[in-house]
Amino acid sequence: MTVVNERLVSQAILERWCEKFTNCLDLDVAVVGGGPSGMLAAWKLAGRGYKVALFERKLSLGGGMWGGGMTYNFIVVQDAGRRLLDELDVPTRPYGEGYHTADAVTATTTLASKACLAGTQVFNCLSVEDVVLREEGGVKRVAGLVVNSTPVEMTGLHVDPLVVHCRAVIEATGHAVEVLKTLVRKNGVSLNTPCGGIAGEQSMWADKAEADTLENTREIFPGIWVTGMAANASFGSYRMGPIFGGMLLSGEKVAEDIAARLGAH
Ligand code: 48F
Repeated sequence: MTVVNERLVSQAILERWCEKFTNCLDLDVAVVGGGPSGMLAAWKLAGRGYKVALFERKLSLGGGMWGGGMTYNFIVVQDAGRRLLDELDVPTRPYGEGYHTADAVTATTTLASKACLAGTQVFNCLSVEDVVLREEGGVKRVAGLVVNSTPVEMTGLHVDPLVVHCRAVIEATGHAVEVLKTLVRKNGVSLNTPCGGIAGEQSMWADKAEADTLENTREIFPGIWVTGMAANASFGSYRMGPIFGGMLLSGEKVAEDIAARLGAH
């Protein structure tokens, strides 16, 4: 039997992680946030062969999908959302006319697993604290992400970050819209929204919010696309609670939009 050498275990982890991060210094797509919309987008884009990394502040992927509604761990989708759960092999059960339920933990873990197995490079416990800007022909665009360790962020230690470059950023940080808020606060730039800024999320109106989520999924500033609740919060639409079809469909849409923009790779 091999003698366990703790020094070799450390070396293996360090070498593998540095190799992984180094390979992600130039990405096709950088996803911020591992909730349902970010994971779905990563799964689709990595599955098409794009070089994708996903940065998630917490240790676990899943965002707001683990707990269903108020910790009662089921999610609900409509017919359109069920198509994607079928594609993921997540079992669903019909409920009433046009609704389906799925176990929240099964849905979350399956989506996380599919995104990883499709080739997404996941960096959990890393927080995105800023973006990289570039200017071409007088037009500014987002060209990368500034990332730091979550424990550094939590403790407020003064430690400088690391940077990755990418062709497209997906802002999937949910209700908080963190990356865009930083972009606007620091640079005073105008977004592709009616008010030119982040309009802010409105109260619960699930029917309208679900439709709006798809409509609001788009490139909001050169180089950065919004998806999921970040899309609705940016454009001033409503929240929808634990119905998740719009989140999944928004992830699919942002992946299609970015693939169309980036073209063949
Ligand atoms: O909130 P979240 O699940 O986003 P989503 O994909 O889905 C929203 C639903 O869960 C639900 C809803 C609709 O049914 O209303 O709330 O829009 O996941 C967002 C993820 O982004 C991470 C955060 O920890 C969470 O896992 N996140 C937020 N800010 C950062 C971040 C950051 N600065 N850097 C890295 N990760």
